[in-house]
Amino acid sequence: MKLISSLLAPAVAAAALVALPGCNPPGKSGAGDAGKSVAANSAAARTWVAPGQKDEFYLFYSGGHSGQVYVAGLPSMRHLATIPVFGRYPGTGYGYDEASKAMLGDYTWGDVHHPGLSKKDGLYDGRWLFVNDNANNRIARIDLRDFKTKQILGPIPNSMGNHGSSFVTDNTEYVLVATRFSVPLPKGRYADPANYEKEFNGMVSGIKVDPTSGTMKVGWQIITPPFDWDLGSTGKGPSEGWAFWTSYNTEMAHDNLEANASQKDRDYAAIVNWKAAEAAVNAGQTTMLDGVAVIDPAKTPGVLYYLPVPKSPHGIDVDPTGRWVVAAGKLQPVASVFDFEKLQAAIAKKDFESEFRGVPVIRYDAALEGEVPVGLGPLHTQYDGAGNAYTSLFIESAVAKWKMPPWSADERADLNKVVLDKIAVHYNIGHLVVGGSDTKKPYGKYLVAMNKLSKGRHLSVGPSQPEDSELIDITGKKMELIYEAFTEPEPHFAQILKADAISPIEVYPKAENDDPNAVWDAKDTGATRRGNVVEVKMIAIRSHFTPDRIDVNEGDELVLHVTNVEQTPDMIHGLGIVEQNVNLVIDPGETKTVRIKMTKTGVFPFYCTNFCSALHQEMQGYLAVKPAVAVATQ
Ligand code: CUK
Ligand code: CUA
Repeated sequence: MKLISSLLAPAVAAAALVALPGCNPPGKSGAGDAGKSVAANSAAARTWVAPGQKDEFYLFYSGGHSGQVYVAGLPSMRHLATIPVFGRYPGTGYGYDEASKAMLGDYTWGDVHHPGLSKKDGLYDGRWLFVNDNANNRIARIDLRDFKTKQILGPIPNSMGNHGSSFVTDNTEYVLVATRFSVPLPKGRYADPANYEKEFNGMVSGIKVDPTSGTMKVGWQIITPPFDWDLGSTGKGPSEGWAFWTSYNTEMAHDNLEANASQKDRDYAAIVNWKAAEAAVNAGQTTMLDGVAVIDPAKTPGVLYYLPVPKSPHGIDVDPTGRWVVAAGKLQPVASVFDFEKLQAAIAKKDFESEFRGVPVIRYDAALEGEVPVGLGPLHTQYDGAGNAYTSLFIESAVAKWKMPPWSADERADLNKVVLDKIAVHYNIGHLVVGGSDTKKPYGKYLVAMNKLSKGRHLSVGPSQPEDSELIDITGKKMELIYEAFTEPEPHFAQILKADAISPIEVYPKAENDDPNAVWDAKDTGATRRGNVVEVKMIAIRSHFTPDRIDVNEGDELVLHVTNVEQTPDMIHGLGIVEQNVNLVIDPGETKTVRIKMTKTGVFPFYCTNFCSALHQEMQGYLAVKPAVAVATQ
């Protein structure tokens, strides 16, 4: 971001945003506020992206149970786009044309928690963004070439509660997934929940990604006890080929989990060697279950290990070097730092404390580097690539910055010394994100705190309160809160991508349109009738539809293909048909199809929904539906 000092003046208005309650409004500041307004001006300047200027980073927020992904710019935090994934979105016509309707299937919503950018050699390659659906066990792929959802895979067989994903391996070989819920398998089998321990199972799934097309398919699965897997991450560098998930219910409670799943001092983390899993599948060491090759880890040693982690842990995050693995225990105020080298040595020496159903449990102390007293309610950890970690503290409503190993003997003797800074956030932070934290080379610079409660830090909008995201500058020794933005429900996690890492297309090139029903010239448009099916090929261009009259009979099926023949950026046309629930939005160079059963007679105007030219209002036509009776008596 380029800044010149003259830009500071307009930013004074933003001072009100960071001023503390009780401060005088700008222009009336008392003598004691001078220091604050300097800080406010400085913070405002750092987030100020002048009109016409662009942000340095993309921020891709998960939209939680909205089923969407929100795109914002950093550092401005300005909302740029909503990418609909698991639900209809009239604004882009998603879920209204036949292709996107087919992708959505019968589900009307999803619950997006963790976006994961595709990678090459452990760095973001800017190709795809994968997101999970916790509600209906799906994974979707968004193409960053055009910011559109291209595939929804699922529901994944043998997988219930797809929460522990989307964790992308170093070269996007896999998107890895672990189940939050356990059920009797295969799905559809009934067992009494009272027999939870015996009859229920969880699963880790390897979703294979085609390196060229990005197309996902279920590769293999590893069956697990019903532990309720939580968050995870993938290894890199020395830990490449491994993946890690925590569990919050090693107790295997099936009722009153609040109490019953919080009994043990340590829950197990799953340490998965996905390369070994892949090899086991290739060697045929699997059983088919609901069409998927499933590995039993008791019969295939080396695929799965357990590691005890305190206490009801949530996040487990591998650092950029791939050596340190940090697990945060919600009910204990420490972050446990494990050394992957020690962990591997423990595996080699069989330094196990026990085993559970044939799977070795690594001795906690054998793999532990230290327990850092970060604060109350630690959830997730991110890294800046400069040797610092940042852990979100839900209960404390704060972010702790702390120093990663290697630690001096002095620090080791008192790990309070490695906690470098703490900053309050508002309020009850869940995830936090530092750009590129899950890659080998984080960008650092900014941290976004995604806070669960905003408690009225905004104009009141009634009982449905927005979520609060706070931008923290992490370039200095002390973290600095510099901006605050609000979103609709509910960002869980986010990914940050350098703006210049991608160059999205703004027009679909005509040469690329392979829709067999695309037409580019008015002379190729028109209607064809086959029995009761009327197929219309239409073009949209400023400022008319050709044809602008469609004649059908009651009981017909209308198949309407509309091509937006514009090759100019931002020249989007919509096609809304009044009282027919048709809402196509067609980008430049795109063709979309909708099928409508003509059940109502009359004349239905259609019009362009997207303001496109001075004569946009004139961009309209008529769908005339003749009564069947009238047809018969003619
Ligand atoms: S979970 Cu929401 S705060 Cu789904 Cu990643 Cu931790
Ligand atoms: Cu086309 Cu408005």
